[in-house]
Amino acid sequence: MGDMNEQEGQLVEFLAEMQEDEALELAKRMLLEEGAAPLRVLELCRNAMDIVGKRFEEGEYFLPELVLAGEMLETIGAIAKPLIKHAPGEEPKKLGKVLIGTVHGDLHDIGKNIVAFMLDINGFEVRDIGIDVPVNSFIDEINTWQPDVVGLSGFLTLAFDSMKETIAAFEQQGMRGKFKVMIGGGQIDETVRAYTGADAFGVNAVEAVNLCKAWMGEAA
Ligand code: B12
Repeated sequence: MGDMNEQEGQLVEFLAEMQEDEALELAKRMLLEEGAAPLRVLELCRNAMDIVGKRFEEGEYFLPELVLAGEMLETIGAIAKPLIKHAPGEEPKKLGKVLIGTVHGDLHDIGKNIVAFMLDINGFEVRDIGIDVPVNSFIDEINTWQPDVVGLSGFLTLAFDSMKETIAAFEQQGMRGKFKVMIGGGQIDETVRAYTGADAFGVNAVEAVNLCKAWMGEAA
């Protein structure tokens, strides 16, 4: 989980223990008063989500805890994101178009939203078409918007099949060669990439940005 100072450990604990008020108060203080790095705070949230996920798997937590965890993450994300956007440095030129969505059957979008946001602030034009996206919606958007990269997100194991199906449909439509496909979310690795037929996978938003930059011929 990496090195954490006492305050950072406290935030992870509040989040993992479902102490909503304490967690939000501490996150606000760190971000708005103490100038903590927003990306660091989001990383701490991710660490806490790993603990929550494990407790859910082990039967200690149930759906209400997952929902609350998701809500806490969204609240903190909403505070952290504008702080990233207002970091010093000029607006970069638009590097390329990225279409992103969560594949059908899967409703998880917090990770996808972070990816979309990071691509945006790194100079990509991003079109986010939401969650539980049917194959045909991807195809329609690709036809009308002509993206350079298509990002498929999914946190459930069953999303791997949806990704495979979506990419196979791109093939059938004869459009597969016109853009790059990256996948991410959940436990994605090279085996899953090969299974789905994607060009690449990324385990976090920084990797997503680096993939897109490399594809657009920009140094990462
Ligand atoms: C919050 C949460 C929810 C919330 C989602 C809220 C929302 N708006 O997204 C709610 C309560 C709705 C939910 C529901 C369910 N969930 Co849930 N959920 C989680 C939890 C706790 C956190 C997920 C999260 O948002 N993490 C935070 C983000 C920031 O994570 P991240 O991985 O760091 O994100 C990065 C990467 O994924 C990557 N990335 C993401 N997308 C993309 C795309 C591309 C192209 C690239 C390159 C990179 C990339 O970049 C992100 C940013 O750096 C996880 C546990 C866990 N450890 O992940 C379970 C988890 C994903 N859920 C799980 C389950 C089982 C469910 C339910 C089936 C529960 C149920 N019985 O109903 C339902 C499914 C609903 C559905 N059909 O989708 C399981 C999945 C198991 C599996 N292998 O299939 C998990 C792993 C929990 C567990 N350990 O059992 N869940």
